[in-house]
Amino acid sequence: MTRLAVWGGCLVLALAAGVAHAGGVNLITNGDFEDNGGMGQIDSTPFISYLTQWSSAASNKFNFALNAGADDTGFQSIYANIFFWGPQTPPSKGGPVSNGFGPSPNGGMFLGMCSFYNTDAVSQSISNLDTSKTYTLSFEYAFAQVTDHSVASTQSITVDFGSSSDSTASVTLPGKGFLGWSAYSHDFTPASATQSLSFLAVGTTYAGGFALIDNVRLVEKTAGTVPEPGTMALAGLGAGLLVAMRTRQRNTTA
Ligand SMILES: [Ca+2]
Repeated sequence: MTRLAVWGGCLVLALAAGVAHAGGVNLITNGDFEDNGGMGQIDSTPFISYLTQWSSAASNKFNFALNAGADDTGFQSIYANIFFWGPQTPPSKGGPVSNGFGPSPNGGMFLGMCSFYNTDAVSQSISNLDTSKTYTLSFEYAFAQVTDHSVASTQSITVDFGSSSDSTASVTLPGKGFLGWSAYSHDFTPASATQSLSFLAVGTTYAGGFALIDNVRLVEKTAGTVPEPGTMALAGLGAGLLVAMRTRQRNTTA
């Protein structure tokens, strides 16, 4: 391998490292909700399920660990097995309904919070925050409806981070509907080194709405999300050198 090839390789590796760094360190634990106790209500007595590092403020509130089978197999609460309206809802529950209910972009499990009955915030305490810095909170969210309800409702998610508060856009969920997954992003500046991040589902009373959340990320904004132009130019040069090297090797061996 010539010096040219080594240099080219190093520059390409530098690009890879730069992109990985640009994503930033996610300060949320279990933000993809894959560390869980299976489908079902969390923080309940009797115990049904859990989402590691996430908790309701009080026990027996209607917060759940869910996945895309929530319309098919349903999910257990302390009272009953609950189903969402969706393409797999069994006929015994009034289904199926082709409303597009399906997996989150992140896949696997997600957090499901009832917005109409026994509502309660789900939170996680975040440490090692720098009050001089700004952090970008992002997640994917959707709204679904349980099968014993079929009227339209207004839905949103309140986001509290320490003393700061924000909300997703308020949307109308049609009866038996599903609105698809949307992306949320908002910048917060923490007031203290350790503070709580919490979500609360807000919806029309007894209208059957659930807020779904997945892929929660809190990343220091100054880490940047776009590689510096200089980094890109350097990386381009490195890739170019590698191509030139391989072309020369091919020509030599031909
Ligand atoms: Ca997930």
